[in-house]
Amino acid sequence: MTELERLQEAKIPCKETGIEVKHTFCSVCEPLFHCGIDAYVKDGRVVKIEGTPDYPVSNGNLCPKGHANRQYIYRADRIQTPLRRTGPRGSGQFEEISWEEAYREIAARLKQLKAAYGPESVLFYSGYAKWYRSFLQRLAHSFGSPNFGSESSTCHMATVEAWKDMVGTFSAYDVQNAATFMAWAVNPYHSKPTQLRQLYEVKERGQKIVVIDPRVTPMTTKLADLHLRIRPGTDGALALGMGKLIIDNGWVDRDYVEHHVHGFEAYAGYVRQFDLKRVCEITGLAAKDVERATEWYATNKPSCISQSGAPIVHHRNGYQTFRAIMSLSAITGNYDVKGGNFPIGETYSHQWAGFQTREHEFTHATKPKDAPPRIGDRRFPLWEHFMDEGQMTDLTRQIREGTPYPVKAVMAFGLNHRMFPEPHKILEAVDELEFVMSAELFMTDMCRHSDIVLPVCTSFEREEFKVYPGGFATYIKPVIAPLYSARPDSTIIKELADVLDLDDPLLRSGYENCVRWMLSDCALSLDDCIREDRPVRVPDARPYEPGAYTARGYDTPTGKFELYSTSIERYAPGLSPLPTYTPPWDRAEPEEYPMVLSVGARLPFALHSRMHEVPWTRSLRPDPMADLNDGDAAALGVGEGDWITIESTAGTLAVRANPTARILPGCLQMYHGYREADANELVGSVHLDPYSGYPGYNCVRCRIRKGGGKA
Ligand SMILES: Nc1nc2c(c(=O)[nH]1)N[C@H]1C(S)=C(S)[C@@H](COP(=O)(O)OP(=O)(O)OC[C@H]3O[C@@H](n4cnc5c(=O)[nH]c(N)nc54)[C@H](O)[C@@H]3O)O[C@H]1N2
Ligand SMILES: Nc1nc2c(c(=O)[nH]1)N[C@H]1C(S)=C(S)[C@@H](COP(=O)(O)OP(=O)(O)OC[C@H]3O[C@@H](n4cnc5c(=O)[nH]c(N)nc54)[C@H](O)[C@@H]3O)O[C@H]1N2
Ligand SMILES: [Mo]
Repeated sequence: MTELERLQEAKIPCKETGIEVKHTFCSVCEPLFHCGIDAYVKDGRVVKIEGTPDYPVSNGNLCPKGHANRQYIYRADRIQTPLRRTGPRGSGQFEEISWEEAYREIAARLKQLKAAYGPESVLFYSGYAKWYRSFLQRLAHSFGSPNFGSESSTCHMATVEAWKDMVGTFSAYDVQNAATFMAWAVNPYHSKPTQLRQLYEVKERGQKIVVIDPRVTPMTTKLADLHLRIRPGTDGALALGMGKLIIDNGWVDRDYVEHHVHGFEAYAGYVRQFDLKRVCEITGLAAKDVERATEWYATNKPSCISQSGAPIVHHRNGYQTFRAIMSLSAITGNYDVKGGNFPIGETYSHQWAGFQTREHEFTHATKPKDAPPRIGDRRFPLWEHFMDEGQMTDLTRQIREGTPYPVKAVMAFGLNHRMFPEPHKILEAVDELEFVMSAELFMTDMCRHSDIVLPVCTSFEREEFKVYPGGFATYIKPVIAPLYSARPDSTIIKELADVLDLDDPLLRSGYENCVRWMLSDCALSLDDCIREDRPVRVPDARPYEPGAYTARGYDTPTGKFELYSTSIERYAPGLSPLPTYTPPWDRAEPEEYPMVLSVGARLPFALHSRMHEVPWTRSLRPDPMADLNDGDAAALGVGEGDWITIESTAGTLAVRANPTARILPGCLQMYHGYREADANELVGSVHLDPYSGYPGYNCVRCRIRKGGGKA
């Protein structure tokens, strides 16, 4: 008997108790994790959960959010039946209706809007959940609309865009084999706990770890050999200064640059402006630290740089900063090598698969020809060129202005308006629409502003095909029946295709059949996967092969790593082809706002809006709080739990203070997504990164005063 089988055996609780142990995964978090869960089920109810031993990525562990899954799936505000709005938008007045009635109404409204304004007037949107996205996008396409959009409009995709711009494909980092790891704006203790075991292993083997973060975090205290405590949003200047040091010290990989880099001379000319003194003035760093970090990165090779989906690109200068940072991998020859940053091509549902599926073909096979530009395309031409979906940060404007054409309806699968800057503007714009549908787990404010609300299932109540890095795939089955009358998103999408009479037999053949179609060229047998009930190794999954992509030539117009972007030159002429540095804030903002607020560094027990209403996780920090430097707090006469009022040009928010030495003087930090203290109301929605369309969540000019909250 293997160790695993013994564990499983020990877990089959006595037949007399009537408890069964079933396998699923946690879908609270992003697809990279989805830790394996053993669910103890009695009388159709989950009574206990544990991490599944030996599971890919999670290895039997669960984080605080994972452990709170029972409270998450049984949250009191789960939507129970389809609902139709009876009062004004936002009133929360609904009547219960049947699924058939809901579908009839949705189909009638969508057909009517399609006839009156064209199919493009309907947007199909997905929140953080990613597993059904290719299906929802295909539904949009088969309906005739180019408008699919998602939370990726502010998460991770700007880094995909930048990598495509530079090397033609998304890239990751090989921390396992690196001698130096530049942990640039990451704190896996809070955002990616599954990565920690590996980091402790490489640290023990002597890897040098440089952490670049304005805050003191567990990452900076437990793993960093060197912590560069940089001012928020000035990372571009640091990266360009490092580029200059690398060139001046003769650490450039001449051979790689000569054969595989486009625009080195122009880059070298530009970085001359970033001498050490200027870099230190901009970033607030000490010269010796910048020198040391650069020397390690450039000489203690191979070196890799972390790939963060949020903090770097959550700045108005974020896209260029990201390019400036990753340019370092080109000039030092740390790209497409073992232990460096490396290309990944094959994904399924936003996860590195290591094997090819037909997902992309599935999503785009029914794409309407000659469709008008997607939402955001005109405003963000570089996004338009590189990305497969619209840029939703332009949605409010397009609804309001009706240009280049009107948007009249949103079919929202988990749209949380609080992810966007100035969220109230989203709801105001949504109220102008002719039709709004929300498919959701919980009764959110967005649901209250919808005409029809549909209840969806958690991962415990449905099926899903999923891949994990390392070449694993699994197909989970429901461990309990859907709660109330909830249905899986995938079923709703299929049924919408039916009631809309779409000419798409494949989509209408259902989820499992579509997955089979997407896997039809793979050696993986879906039946094995279904039978196994645990992740299986995909026979044709291939590990990364260092240097193969370089030998073939990159999928960029020049075939090289483009430090000078020929795509920007061609498709976004007003923007800079070199990774130039501009300050993160809008210079027009008045000097009366001397402080800098960052909104959104992860809390270990929160996930966007999802865990704030879950009792266990909420109890770990009962009140929304803003972290501020303890010296600044003392100067204001503010102690822990006292109220402070934060004002920016966008809004004002009263919140409790959490004074701490972990925050730089002059800086504040708050988490987002709270109903009663929505920090995104302080983040301006007008000034976006012109390359990606991303908002400047991490650098909001503000001022603070004592008091202002409820007693
Ligand atoms: N200030 C600030 N704002 C941010 C960020 C930040 O760092 N700072 N981060 C940005 C980033 S990186 C991200 S990813 C976004 C996240 O933003 P969102 O995607 O809005 O995140 P959530 O609130 O987790 O999820 C949206 C909704 O989906 C629902 N939901 C969950 N599972 C399912 C499902 O299976 N089906 C359906 N139909 N609905 C489901 C949830 O109940 C929730 O209401 O926020 C962005 N906004
Ligand atoms: N617990 C938990 N885990 C999560 C999430 C969650 O909400 N909760 N969200 C998931 C999602 S959607 C995402 S996209 C990822 C994001 O996860 P990460 O990419 O790891 O991002 P964060 O944890 O927001 O930020 C990491 C660090 O960047 C620092 N930082 C902020 N601004 C700057 C800056 O301008 N420069 C530098 N150098 N550093 C800066 C912050 O202080 C923080 O310590 O996390 C995922 N994991
Ligand atoms: Mo994200």
